[in-house]
Amino acid sequence: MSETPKSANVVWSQGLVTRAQREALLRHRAVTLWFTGLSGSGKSTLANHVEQALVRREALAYVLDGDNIRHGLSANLGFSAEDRSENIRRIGEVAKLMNDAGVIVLTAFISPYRSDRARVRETLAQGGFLEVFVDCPLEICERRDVKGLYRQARAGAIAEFTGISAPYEPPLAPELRVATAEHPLEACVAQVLGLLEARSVIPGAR
Ligand code: ADX
Repeated sequence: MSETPKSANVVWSQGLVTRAQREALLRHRAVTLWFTGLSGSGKSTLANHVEQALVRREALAYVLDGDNIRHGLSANLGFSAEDRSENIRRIGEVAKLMNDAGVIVLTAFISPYRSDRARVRETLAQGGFLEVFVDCPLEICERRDVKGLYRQARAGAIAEFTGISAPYEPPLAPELRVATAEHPLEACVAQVLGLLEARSVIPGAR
């Protein structure tokens, strides 16, 4: 599904190369793996390792990472519910373009609101939107506190911090749940690769 442009004077231009042609060229399907979970749950680590494993298997994969995107594309957005919605909308559109280019996209954003994730699912309906719940208890994310942000949020120095002073709505029916606190990283990576094989995105390992 496409958004309605602000101006009525723009028309969609259809290219001459199809997504199917690009997928045939690359020998895999282009889908979006949407990792969602609390800050510190392991989304970026997992996405980066899956990306590496995919490239080693000669699949073209690319990670869009929350903290990185907020240095560029979403540099003008903060953490209000509205700004997070707009952040996720933009990423959904970028993922759609990249899928059209044939790339397997891995996104690592908290994406705390179900409605925002549901909208991306609709946006990517033509391709695959595979929601991966990176499930790690808040206590563990907080204990790890890799960036020291939970401590600051508890001290009241950061407002609207997910899990502390802003909500996180866990997926109700994700394509995959990965319990990062219960399994070693390699097992979590294998789980995600297993999903991609089961959905015939990539061929099975030889
Ligand atoms: S999202 O809610 O819009 O999906 P996103 O994934 O882009 O969030 O950014 C989250 C990252 O921003 C966190 O990992 C953390 O490093 C940082 N951050 C800074 N302020 C906040 C906040 N108030 N809530 C959550 N994360 C924050």
